[in-house]
Amino acid sequence: PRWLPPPETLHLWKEFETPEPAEIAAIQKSFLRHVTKTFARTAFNMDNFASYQGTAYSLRDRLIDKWNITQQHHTREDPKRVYYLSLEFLLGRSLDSCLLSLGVKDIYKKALDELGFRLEDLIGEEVDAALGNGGLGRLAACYMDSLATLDYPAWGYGIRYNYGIFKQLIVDGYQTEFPDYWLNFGNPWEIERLDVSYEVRFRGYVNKVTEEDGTISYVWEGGEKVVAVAYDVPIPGYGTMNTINIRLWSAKPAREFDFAMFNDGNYDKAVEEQKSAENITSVLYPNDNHMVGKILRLKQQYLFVCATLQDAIRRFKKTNRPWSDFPYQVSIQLNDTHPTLGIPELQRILIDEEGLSWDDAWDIVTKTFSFTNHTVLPEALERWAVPLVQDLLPRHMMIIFDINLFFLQKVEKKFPGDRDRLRRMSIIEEGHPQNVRMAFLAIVGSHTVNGVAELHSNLIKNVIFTDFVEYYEGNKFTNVTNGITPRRWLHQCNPALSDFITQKLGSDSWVKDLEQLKKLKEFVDDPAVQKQWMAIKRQNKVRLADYIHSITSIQVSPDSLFDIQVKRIHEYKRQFMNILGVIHRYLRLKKMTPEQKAKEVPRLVVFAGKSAPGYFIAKLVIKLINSVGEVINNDPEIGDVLKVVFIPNYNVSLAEIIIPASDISQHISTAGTEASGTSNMKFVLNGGIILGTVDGANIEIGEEIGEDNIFFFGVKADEVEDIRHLNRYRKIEMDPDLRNVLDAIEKGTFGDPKIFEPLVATLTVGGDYYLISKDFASYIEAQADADEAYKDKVGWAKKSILCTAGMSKFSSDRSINEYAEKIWKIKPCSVPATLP
Ligand code: GPQ
Repeated sequence: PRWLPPPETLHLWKEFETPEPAEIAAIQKSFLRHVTKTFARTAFNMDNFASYQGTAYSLRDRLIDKWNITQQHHTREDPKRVYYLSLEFLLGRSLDSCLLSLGVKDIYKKALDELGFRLEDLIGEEVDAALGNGGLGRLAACYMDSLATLDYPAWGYGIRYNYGIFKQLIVDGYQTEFPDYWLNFGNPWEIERLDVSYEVRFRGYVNKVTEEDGTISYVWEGGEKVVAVAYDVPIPGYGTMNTINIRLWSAKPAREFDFAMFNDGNYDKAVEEQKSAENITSVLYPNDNHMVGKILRLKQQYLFVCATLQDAIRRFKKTNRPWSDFPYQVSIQLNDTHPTLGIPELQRILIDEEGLSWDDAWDIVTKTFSFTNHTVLPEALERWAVPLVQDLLPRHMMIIFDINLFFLQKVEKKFPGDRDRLRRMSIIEEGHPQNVRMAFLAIVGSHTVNGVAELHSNLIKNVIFTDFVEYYEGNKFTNVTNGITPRRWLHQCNPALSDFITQKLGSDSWVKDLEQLKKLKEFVDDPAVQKQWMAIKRQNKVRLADYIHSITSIQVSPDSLFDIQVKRIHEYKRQFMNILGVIHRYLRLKKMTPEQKAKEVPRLVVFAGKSAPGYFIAKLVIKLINSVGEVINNDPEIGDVLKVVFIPNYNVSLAEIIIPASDISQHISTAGTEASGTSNMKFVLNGGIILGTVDGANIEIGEEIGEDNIFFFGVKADEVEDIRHLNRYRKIEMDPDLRNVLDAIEKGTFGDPKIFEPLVATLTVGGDYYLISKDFASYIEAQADADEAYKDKVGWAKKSILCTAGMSKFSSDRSINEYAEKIWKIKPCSVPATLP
């Protein structure tokens, strides 16, 4: 029976369930209580970190109040919920965003000031929560912010890795990796829920049971068990009561203990085996857009979906509804194929444990799941070896075979006798070994499949999943263009511009309604606005210049054009082309007289980004950037006319400093390779101008802000295949300017040329798969256009204003509303300020 409080004690609870007033005295009291009691500090034993902890804990109390009120309201209303399943959440820091969402930043600042602490210093004490690699993980974080802000009843589910994405150090120009043991000093933003845990089985065997009436059922038994324990991260909506939850799973040993082994005197070994359970959620795999078939990763994926589904089903069962209601109460979004095992897992639960028929179960499954694809790169599409899946998840492998069988039977019916079509569409890829094509499993098991920008959604329809589009007659496939949260990516990271926009628009309501930015267009010709706009940009450039100096000791001028490319290092993103372009500029400058040089627009080229630790060519690109920087930055004939900086350890916090400081940012992927890109949106929202290819969301950004405000170059996506084909069969036409650049590298201008041979070879013997040679001339031309445009200060200011003004579409609020209406069929569920 449920425990109920004695009525005469209810008033005691009430006081603690009501959020504390946001008053200076109350804030100071709660801060001091945590500092002295939670962290056992005294007035004479304090530092900024302890002060950060006290502040964070006092905010955490507020979050928990709002979270509890939200959950109780949702339990009462029981709306349809969305579960956003993602192996990655790249949240970054929480203190500042939390203060802003709760609307208490100013008052906390005052309260802390009086106690002798500077809020800015405390914000800098927090370590990033970096449980993601790049765009995909950061997108999940932006979507959580919008789901909360728009009052949706949503849950994020993920893994609580003990090690987030590695820390990058540059040693002798090379990337080196250090483990990110981010929980070392505790994590104020999570709530450990030892009471919320589920068992997860691996391996074992499948028992076939024939009932008396002849029906056959299967029981998965034996093997090993571990437990997944919940850690909750509350996500407050901006200016609303709604506070949603990201539930992260951590693996622990099961309570069962191998007594046989223990009695055999193998105590050490028994403990050792228990400890191995914890390894499962230990480390985030550091690959972006690339699959590595490690068994531990497969274990992560299964533990994740297994615990998540048990949690969602437990919540569903509390309402005593029939199973047929499940898809009307629950929507599950798969963030890429990483959580696709959820599909056979739900099917298994329904048929093996709940006793539903295959068809009834499959109907529920396919009405529940939807799937977002984030890439067309073949090396990123997940394929798991059948023997591996069979060994780790024997029952799931059987179910996947059955899903495939029934699916192919239907395909055969629709396209009789088309053997090649069956081979192409099979979830099981033939070969030695066979492989499970996870994207196909995700498509077949979902009601909706979406890409992340218009071009990308068209490419998945017309290139990689064509057969499925034909089979489903186009009905499953749609587009939801990505978005970013304007809270973190303008209001928080660029307070000066945010305040100025609020002043000009007469209200700060644009923070929750980005459509209003359009009104900035009215001010584009106002010289005072132009002046102030560019003054703010300059302030942000000074802030970045100071940071660069503090980290690299390189002195850069805030009066130069800041040209920035920050993102994961990947061949398809073509940082290589950027640095080749820099060398081209350097060679050009070297031929100039001092008078000619003085007429050039001084330029700072900034790079940042991590390479996957095993990605040899990407790591060489980092080395080349640093070697080129070393030469150019120390060339007395060059001075401020050109500087090249690689900022180490790119992460969310660093992005918040870098992005507001750009004049130009580069998004120069080979057309058709970058699914969307999201940093492009962040730069433009902050008044930076894109120099980029006709790829991903660049295209839609161009449509919104106008083609005069973006520097496009390069071949189009539909030209790429033919050019690659030619590259394979005849000698590549090497651009003459590019030839000069390569000659300089090969002559040893930037150090031992032997080092860079494998990198340079990708342009020639490698077939130039990413078309650098093809695009180089138009790239250099676009750069020259940017230089020219920058000389016109007023013209540039106008472009910059029109950039910000045109970005309404790219709010993640717009994306989330589209998902909610088109795919999840969920409605906002506004939480009242207090409990009834
Ligand atoms: N993306 Cl498949 C990642 O960040 N990691 C991945 O493993 C895959 C995709 C990115 C993609 O490259 C970007 O173009 C998108 O903007 C981003 O996902 C979010 O959709």
